[in-house]
Amino acid sequence: MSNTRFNALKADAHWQKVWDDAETFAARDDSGKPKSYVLEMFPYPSGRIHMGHVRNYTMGDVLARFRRMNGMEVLHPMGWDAFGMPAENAAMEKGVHPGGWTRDNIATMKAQLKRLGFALDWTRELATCEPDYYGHEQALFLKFLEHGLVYRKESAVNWDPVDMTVLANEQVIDGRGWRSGALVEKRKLNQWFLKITAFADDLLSGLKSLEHWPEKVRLMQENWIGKSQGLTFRFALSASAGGMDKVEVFTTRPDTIFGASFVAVAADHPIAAASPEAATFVERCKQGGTTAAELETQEKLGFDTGLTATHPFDPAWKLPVYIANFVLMDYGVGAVFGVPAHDQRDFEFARKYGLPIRRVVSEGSKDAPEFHEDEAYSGPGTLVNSHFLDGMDVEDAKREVITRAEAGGWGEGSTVYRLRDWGVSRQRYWGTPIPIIHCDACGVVPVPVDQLPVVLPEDVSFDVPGNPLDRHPTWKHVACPKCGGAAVRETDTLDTFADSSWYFIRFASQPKDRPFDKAVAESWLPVGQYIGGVEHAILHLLYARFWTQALNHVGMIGVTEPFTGLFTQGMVTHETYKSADGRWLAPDEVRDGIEIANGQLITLGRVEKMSKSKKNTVDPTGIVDQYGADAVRWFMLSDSPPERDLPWSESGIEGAWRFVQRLWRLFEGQFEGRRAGEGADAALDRKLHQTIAGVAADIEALSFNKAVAKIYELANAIEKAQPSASRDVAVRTLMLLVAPMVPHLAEEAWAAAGGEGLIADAAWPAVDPALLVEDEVTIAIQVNGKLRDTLTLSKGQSKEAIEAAALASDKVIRILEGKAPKKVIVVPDRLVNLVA
Ligand code: ANZ
Ligand code: ZN
Repeated sequence: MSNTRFNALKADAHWQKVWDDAETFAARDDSGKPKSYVLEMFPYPSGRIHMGHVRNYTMGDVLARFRRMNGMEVLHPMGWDAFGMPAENAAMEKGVHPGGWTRDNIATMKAQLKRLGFALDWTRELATCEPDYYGHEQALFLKFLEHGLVYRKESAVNWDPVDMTVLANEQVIDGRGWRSGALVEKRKLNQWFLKITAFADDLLSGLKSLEHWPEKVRLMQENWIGKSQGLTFRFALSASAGGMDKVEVFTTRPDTIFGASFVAVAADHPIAAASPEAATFVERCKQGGTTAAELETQEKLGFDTGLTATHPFDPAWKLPVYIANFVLMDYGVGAVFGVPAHDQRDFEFARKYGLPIRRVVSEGSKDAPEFHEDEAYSGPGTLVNSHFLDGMDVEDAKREVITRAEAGGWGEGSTVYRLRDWGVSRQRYWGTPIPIIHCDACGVVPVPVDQLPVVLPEDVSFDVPGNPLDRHPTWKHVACPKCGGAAVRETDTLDTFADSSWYFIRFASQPKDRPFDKAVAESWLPVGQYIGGVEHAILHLLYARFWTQALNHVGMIGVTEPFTGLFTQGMVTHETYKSADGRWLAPDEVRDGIEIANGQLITLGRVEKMSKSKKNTVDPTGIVDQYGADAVRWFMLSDSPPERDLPWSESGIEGAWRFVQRLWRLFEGQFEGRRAGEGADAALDRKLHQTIAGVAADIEALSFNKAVAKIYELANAIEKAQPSASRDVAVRTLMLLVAPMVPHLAEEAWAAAGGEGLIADAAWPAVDPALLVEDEVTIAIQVNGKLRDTLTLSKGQSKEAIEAAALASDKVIRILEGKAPKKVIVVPDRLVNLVA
C-alpha cells in the first residue's frame, strides 16, 4: 500500500472553490425539506479573524453540515456587525475613512473565513453599515415610533469635553474619558429611547420557555430585568417641600413598617432640590458613582432636611426625612423608608446618624425572639413589636399591610423593574442615522418611509473632535416633510446594538423594498441554535429578544423569541510570556524558554484568554497555511468540552495534523482500484454502528469533544481489524462521520474512493439498531459468596462454558489451591458461585 500524504493546501483550495461555484451551502426557502437555522454571532470587522472566531464558527459549522447530511434545509449565514467606535478611532488615528477601513477589514476577514472552509451561505451576506441594511432598520425604528415604542426624553449623559462626545458608562474610567483622560461632565441632552420596559414582563416570562439556554444566562437576564413586587405609599409631611405635602416611597418590605426609623429621598428628588441648605450635600452626592455596585460600597451619607413624615399607622409617630446618597432617583419612586434592623444599608446609615434600630422580624418564635446584634436581618421570620402584625410570617404581614393601605387609600400594591428604557442616541458618525427631522414649526417629524434610507454622507472629516454629521455643511439641512420649511436632520445615530437586534431576521429574508417578508422569515425563525460568547449574555441577547417582541407587537412577525437554543462557548487561551525586562512576548518570539532575539530567559505567565494586550495571540491564518484547515478545525473541537476554555498549544495542533494524516492513510485503502476485503467482522460492525449513533447524538448536543473521542476509538478499531468487507464499510462510513469536522479531507477521500457527488451532500449513515445492543456481559465469580474475579464473555453462553471459564481464572485457581470445588452454581450471563 502506498503511503501518500494528504496535501491539505491543495485540497482546501480545490474543495472551497467547488463549494463556492456550486453554491453548495446556499439555503433554499422552498426546498420543502425541514428547515434548520444555525447561527453564530456575527463578527465585528475589527481587522482580522482571531482564534475565538475560529472556534465559534467551527462549532456552528459542524452542526450545520451535520444537519444538512440529515436531510435538513440548513440556513447558516454570515455577515458583519459593521458600525461602531473602532472605525472612528481608526479614522482619527490613521486618517482613513471609517467606511473604507471597515470594508477593507470585511474583505480580509471574509477571505480568512473562506480559507477555513465554513459551510456558509454567502449569498445572504450582509453588512450593517450598508444602506441596504440600515435603511430597513430606519423603517423599523419609524414603525416602532408609530406604535409608541419610541420616545424622546431629556436625560443625563456622560460628556467628554475634549472628545466632545457622549460616553457609555463603560467608557468612563475613574470619572475620566477613556480616550481623552478628561474629567467627564454630566450633561442633559435630548435622547431617543426604545420602550423595552413595556416588555419587561414578557421578557421575563419568555425566559421560562427557553429550556435550551444555559441556566446562568437566563438568571443573568432575570436579574437584569429585576422585577420587585411591593407597596408604593405616601407619608404626610410636616411641611410642604418642592410643592409636595406628601412623600411617596416604594418598598418590597411593607411588613417592616413598624421598624421604620427614617425616610430618605434621592439627591435629585424634588424635595432635595427644594432645600437650599442641602445644595452642597446634593452636589457632593452627584459626584459619586451612580451604579448600583458603587452605591453598595460607598459610605452611606445623609442630610437631615428638618422635615418629618407621619407614620401611616400612628399619627403621633414622626420620622425624620433625610436626603441620602444611597437612594437612586430612577428606581422605584426615588424615595424609601429606612428599617435599620432589616436592611443593611439602613443599618449602616442608622449607626452613623444615631437613629433607632427597631427589630420587628424574629428568627425565633413570637415569645422567644432571636435577633442579630451587629447586622441587619433580611430573612424570613415572625413579626414582633408590630401591633396587628404580631405573630404573622413575613409574607402574610406584607399582604396585610398592602390590604390596609389600599383600603385606607394611602398606598397601593405595585411592581417595579430594575430594567430601564434603552437609550439609543449616540453622538457618533459611524452608525445608523436616526430617521427624524426637526422643524421649528412642526417639531419632530419622521422621515417619510419612501425617502429612506437616510444615507450617511461619505465626505466627512475627523480632524476635529465631535460628531462630523453635526458640522457637515449640507447633509443635515433639509426641507420639512410636513410644511416644506427649512429644517434639520437628527444628527445622532443609533446604538449599534440596534443593528444586531434583528440581523438574524434579515438573513432569513431579504427583499429589497422592506425589512423582511413575514412568511419567509417565519419559515426559518426562530434560530434553533445560536452560538456565541457569554459576554453577550445580557445586552445583545436581551435587545434582540426585545426587538423580536416589539416586531411581534406591531404585527410584523409571528414569533416572540428569536433564539430557542443558545450555546455559549469557552475561550481560546494561551500561555503568556514575559521578557527578562518585563515586556510581554509573543509566542513566536520565544523558543524553549528563551527570548529568541537576545537569548535571555523568559518568565512563563498564566494561561489566559488570547488578547493583543498580552501578546499571547496566535493568528489563525498562519496556522491554517501551515497545517491546513481541517487540522485547525479538528483541534478546535477535540481537546476541551466546548463550554470550557481551550488552551492553544503547538502540540495540540500537531496532534490534530497527525490524526488528519492518519485518517488519510486509512481512507487510502478504499481508493478506486484497491482490492476489497471479504467476510464479516461482527465486532467491527457493532463498533461502527455504536459510533454512528454516538457521534450523531454528541454533535446534536454540541459535545464535539466526545464525538471526536468516539471517532478516535473507531479509527483504532479499524486499524486493528483484519481485512474484511465489514472493514471496508467501516472505512467508507468513517469518511461520512468525519465530513462535518474535516470536510476537505472527507471530500478528497470520498472522490478518490468513487463516492457519488459531494460528501457535503451525502446522507448521514443509517444506524442498525440491532447492532447497538451490547453483546458482552460481565460475569461475577464468587468463591464461598465472596467476589474474587470477573469474566467478560459474549452473551448467552452455556452453563458449561461459563463454568469452564471460571475455573480457568488464575485467581480462582490460586484460591482453590488447585482443588476442584465442591459445588458450582451458574446464573447465566450474571454470576458463578464456587463452593470450596
Ligand atoms: C423598606 C425596607 C425594609 C426595604 C427592609 C428593604 C428591607 P429591591 O428588592 O432591589 O427591589 N429602595 C426602594 N427604592 C429605592 C431607591 N430608589 N434607591 C435605593 N433603594 C430603594 O429593593 C427594594 C428595596 O430597596 C425597598 O424596600 C426599599 O427599601 C429600597 F427591611 O423598604 B425597602
Ligand atoms: Zn415643518
